[in-house]
Amino acid sequence: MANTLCVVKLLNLDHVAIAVEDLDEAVAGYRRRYRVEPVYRETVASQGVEEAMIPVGGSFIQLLQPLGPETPVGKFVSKNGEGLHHVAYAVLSIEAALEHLRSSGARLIDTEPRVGGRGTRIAFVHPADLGGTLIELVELNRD
Ligand code: CMX
Ligand code: CO
Repeated sequence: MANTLCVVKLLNLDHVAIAVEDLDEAVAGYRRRYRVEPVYRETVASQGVEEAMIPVGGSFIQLLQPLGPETPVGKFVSKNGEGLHHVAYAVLSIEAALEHLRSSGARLIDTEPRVGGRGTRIAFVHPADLGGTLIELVELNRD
């Protein structure tokens, strides 16, 4: 039991993701208002997004522009406009976290890990599961 608690522990707030219509404009807005700069940008075709990661303390702001209207973020923006999309917590082992969530009856979007930005292994938990919040788990890089 102690071991299970250890591996599913939420280690860090990895990122807060904000859905935007225009990534260039959003990056420029954060630069202008807050004097912050992305450390990288990446198109993650499998997730239907282009993302920019802006470091803030030990976490990131993840700006997400949908690649099309039928992507998850595209549908979200059509329905709600721009805004907070999900929060992502770092875990040590994504398999152990998913196993724990499965056995506690959580409503998972991903039953298996998938690949996110920076080659990370991630999994999403449905917003209807807890607090109306889409939650992403990110496995910390082991290297
Ligand atoms: N936060 C909270 N609620 C959300 C949401 C979000 N981000 N996205 C959708 N919802 C809600 C909708 O409002 C809707 O609620 P109601 O049933 O009350 O109307 C419900 O979830 C279903 O929404 P939908 O528009 O019909 O969308 P889908 O069911 O097709 O998809 C979801 C919703 C969460 C399963 C889908 O967006 C998903 O699989 N997301 C995970 C993957 C993802 O978002 N990837 C992009 C991020 C990439 C990255 O971080 O690297
Ligand atoms: Co994310």
